[in-house]
Amino acid sequence: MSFFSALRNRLKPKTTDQYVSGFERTQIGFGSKLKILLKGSPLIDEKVYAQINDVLLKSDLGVECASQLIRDLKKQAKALSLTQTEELIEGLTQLMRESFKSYELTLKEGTNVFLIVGINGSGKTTTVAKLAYSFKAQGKSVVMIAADTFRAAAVQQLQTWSDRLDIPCISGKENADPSSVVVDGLRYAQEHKTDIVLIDTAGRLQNKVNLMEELSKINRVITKIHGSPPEFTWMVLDGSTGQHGLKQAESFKALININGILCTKLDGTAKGGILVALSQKLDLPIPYIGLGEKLEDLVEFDPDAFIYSIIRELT
Ligand SMILES: Nc1nc2c(ncn2[C@@H]2O[C@H](COP(=O)(O)OP(=O)(O)OP(=O)(O)O)[C@@H](O)[C@H]2O)c(=O)[nH]1
Ligand SMILES: [Mg+2]
Repeated sequence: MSFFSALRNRLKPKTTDQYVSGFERTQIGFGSKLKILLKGSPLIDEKVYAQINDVLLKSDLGVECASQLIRDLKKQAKALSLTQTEELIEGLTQLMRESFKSYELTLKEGTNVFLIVGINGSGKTTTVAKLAYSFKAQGKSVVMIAADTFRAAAVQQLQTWSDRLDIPCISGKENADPSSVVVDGLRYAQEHKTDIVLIDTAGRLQNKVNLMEELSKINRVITKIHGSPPEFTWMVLDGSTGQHGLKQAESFKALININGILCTKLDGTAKGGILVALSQKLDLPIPYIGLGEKLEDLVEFDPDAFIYSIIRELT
């Protein structure tokens, strides 16, 4: 069975509608372009590799990741004596699929703490609300902590979600020490035996030493009150920032202990290939992706559905 039909079969029970519409623009830049290439050059030659490389770069896989894929493809083509561009493209999508490791969110008994970090405007607050909505729908008790105390509007933003979702939100005064708000939120969770604690933090650039130190302090208070570091420290990354965002994530990862990347705003960008680069270069799981602004638009990352949605014109 070909990789494409195996992929289609694996997807059958699942709905891919959200993926298909969310990755429409990446599909136009990736699957559609490969289809045109396939029509124009059905047989493999050096030009085909150069064109594939071009498509990969335009989808924002980045130079390093694209070059590695082309090298692997050439090796594969040689080993299997491939002659048809179609086989090459199938091999390419298979290699891209293999770059994702499987991930299943496993919650421990008792309270699970999620610390949500990232640079300004990446989608942290919205993602906290979307996660809260999703956990509540799964029957979990949830509390949100507004640890972005720099702007009154930031607290208000989470409070508005809290009212809409009917999920408690613990906040402090404007300019309060974010760590003290975290302490209040964790005490609330202990008293109420809350399953899920979601901590929204202020946007910060990785080169702002005092702000990164603030995150370390938040981590220390979590360890003290909760008895362990946060179970989940997830970085929210704006997918439309592509390679630039990847560089920022690498710097963040070097400074704090991140164990997941949430990639947002993948709808409306042709840069969906960034997911492959993120997975390869950061060696971190991607538990969820953001495919829109609505609460339901944060979806579990399904690598099969992703690959299918960007190559569906070829299958
Ligand atoms: N299209 C789209 N928009 C999104 C997505 N996720 C978040 N947004 C939008 O991105 C904007 C910024 O989101 P916020 O959640 O406020 O970002 P933030 O990281 O909390 O921002 P700061 O607190 O200022 O650092 C909002 O308009 C969100 O609706 C997504 O997956 N797709
Ligand atoms: Mg925010």
